[in-house]
This record gives sequence, structure tokens and C-alpha cells, in this order.
Amino acid sequence: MKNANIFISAFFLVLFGAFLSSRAQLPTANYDENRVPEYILPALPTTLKEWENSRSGLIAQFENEVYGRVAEGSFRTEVTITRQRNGVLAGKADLKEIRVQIITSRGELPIDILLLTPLGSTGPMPVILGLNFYGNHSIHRDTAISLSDRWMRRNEDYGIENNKATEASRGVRAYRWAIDKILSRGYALATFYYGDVDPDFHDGFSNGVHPLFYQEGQIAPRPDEWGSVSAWAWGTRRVLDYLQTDPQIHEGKIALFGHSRLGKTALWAGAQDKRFAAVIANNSGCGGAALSRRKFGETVQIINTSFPHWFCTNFKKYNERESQLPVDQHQLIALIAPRPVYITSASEDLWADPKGEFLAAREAGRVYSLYNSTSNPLLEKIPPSHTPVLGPISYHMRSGKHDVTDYDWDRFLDFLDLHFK
Ligand code: GTR
Repeated sequence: MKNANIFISAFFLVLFGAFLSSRAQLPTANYDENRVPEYILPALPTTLKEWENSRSGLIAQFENEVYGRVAEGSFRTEVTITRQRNGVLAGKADLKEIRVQIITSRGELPIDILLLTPLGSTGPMPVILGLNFYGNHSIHRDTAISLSDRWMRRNEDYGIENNKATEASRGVRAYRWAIDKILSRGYALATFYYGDVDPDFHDGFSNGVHPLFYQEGQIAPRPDEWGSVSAWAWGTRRVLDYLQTDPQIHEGKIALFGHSRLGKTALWAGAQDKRFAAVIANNSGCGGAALSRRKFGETVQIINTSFPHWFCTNFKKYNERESQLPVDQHQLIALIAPRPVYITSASEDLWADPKGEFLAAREAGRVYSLYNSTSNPLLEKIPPSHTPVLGPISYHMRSGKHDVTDYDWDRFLDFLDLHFK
């Protein structure tokens, strides 16, 4: 009996210890400006020639140390128009659904695109390509949109049962997509579910696009090979491949939009692929627009611990060692230059470090100035809420929480009008 008691106590002690150490892995986030460490950012070149010569080396550093490079290997794609309906969305839009099937010697993976265009318009017109979190059907309730049958994160409020969307999942994220505004201002909207490319949970990279590119005997990406963010960015570029061939779309006016983890994805895709004519990264935070060295809110260690699959294994070397990172996120934004980029923050979204997002944009402005010394109005000081600064690098702070609101969309469309019209 006594032995049993000792055994039970020891068992609970071990359990409690495990609980404590799992907690200990996640340091509490700092929200105090006074406790932001002093840091020196990796310098940006001061001449255009130097910058252009350093660009590919910089991309390689982001590949090797942060996001992971796309695994080598050939692939082909097969494109099928799977559905076409005119007069959807209460008669305001035409719909086209396109499947891009990725094919390698190891398997196949479908990416399903939803393309909405203003009713009756033939184009070619500018398009906003935005990644979505819960399936194409989540952005509007119209049943003309196909319901995704892919794995989806649990969310009872969104009608997701056994990790699958149901009819109740239609339109659950409509509030984040100002489709009427987008269409009425003359833009098309293209979207796809990021989970088509890689389901967002850590399964050791046995699902999604990664295994399609494994070498003989390989079971996981190498330390410098792609994590999920890099995979989502790659998938986004495959959707871009398609959009450039669509006669309704102006191939030189394809803007990329992403929120939060998908804002990180949008920046990385935009940095690598000059065919994206503009990039909008909303509340993208750590691993997105925010400077890693500030360690404000979510840090490299926190993000690598909560989401071990997002970045490449090498990125974990910089847990609590941000100053050793060969790059910081201002350089990621600079890689988009001279194409217009819009970085946005929300005043209560401290987890994403609004100030760090602004400072990175401001620093990247130095590279934009190399292309055009008069065109960059970005302020020295962080502007107050609801005071957008629009230019090649645009920035706004919205008041409120981590989210995408109509206020943001109105500004995004102003930004695109400025550059595309
Ligand atoms: C959070 C994560 C952020 C951000 C966000 C999101 O949990 O810590 O970096 O990516 O998720 O994507 O909604």
C-alpha cells in the first residue's frame, strides 16, 4: 500500500515536472519598451548597384536560416477549370474555380483557386490574391462556392467537424473579406486555402507538399529546407503562375495579400518572386514584418516552440540568440523594392509588435530610396492610429485587435489604386 502511495506521488511529481518544464519552454513575452534590448540591425547597402548585387545572397540567407529553401526536384502542373458560374454573390460577381494539380514522381497535390470578378467584366483587370485560413467557402456564404474537403483546424464555432468543413462553415470568415468593396472598385479577388499546400499542424512533414519532393529515403526536410511558411509561399507562386495565364487578369497587376501567418507568407513569397506587383502584409508580426531583434511580443523562441513546423530547422538556432541572425525582417521587406508594399499593424496587437513592424518598414525605406529618392514619404515616427501613409512603402496602424477589417480593406484599395491605376 505504502509502495503504491509512493508510486502514485512520484507519478504526479513527474507529471507536474513535465508540466512545469513545458511551461518553462515558453518564456513570457515582453511588452515593455524599456526592456527591448539594444540591437544593431544588419546594414543595408547604400548604392543601388551594391543592393542589386547583394539581393540573391540575401534571399539565400533567408532561405537557409529562416524559412527554408524549396527542395530541389522537378514538378509539373495540370490546370483544370472546375466550375464557372455567372451572377453569383447576389448578382454582383462571376465565379471561376480552378484546380492547379502539382505533380512530381512521388505524388500529386491539388490547389483549388476561387476567382471572383465583377459581374460581366472581361478584363484584363488587376487582382488581389489572398490566402485564406478556412477554405474558399469561408469567405462568402454563397453556395456556388465549392466546399473544401481538406483537413481543417478544429473550430466548432465555424462548423468544422472531425477536421472537415460542413455547410455550416460557409461564410464564417466573410467579415474579413470586403468582397463588395473589392469588386466594386474594379478588382478581381483570387483566393485559396493555405492548407491545400500544407495542413497547418506539425505532423513531421508527412503530408502536404513536402513529401512530393523528398529524395530517396528522405523523411523530413533538411535543416535548411522549407518549413510550412515557405511551402505556403511556394504554393502561392504556383497560383500566380496560373493567374498570369488567365485572360481576365492583368498579368502585371497581381497584388498579394496575407494576414498574420499568411502575412509572413505573403512577404516571403513577394520577396522571392518579382511577378507579384504589390504586397500587403497585415499584422504579420514575428517572422513577418516585425524586427526579430526587438524581442517584443512573440519572439523567435516562442514562435519556434509553438509552431515548430513554420520555419526551417536552422531558424531554431536563433532562439534567444536573435543578435546572431544574419538577417532581420527589414531586409525581407526591402527585397520587395521597388514594388509597392503595405505593412499594417493594429494598436492592440502587441503580440505582433506594431512598433517593430513600423521600424522594419521604415528601415526598408532606405532601399526604396535607392530606386527613387523622392518617392518615399514614410515618416520618421510611428503615425497615430488611422493615419495611413501611402507611398511605395505604405504603413498604417488601425486601432483595435489582431484582425482584418473594412477599414484595412478601404486603405488597401486606396494603396492599389495609387499604384495600379
Ligand atoms: C499566432 C502566432 C502569430 C500569428 C497568428 C496567426 O498564434 O503566434 O505569429 O501568426 O497566430 O496567424 O493568426
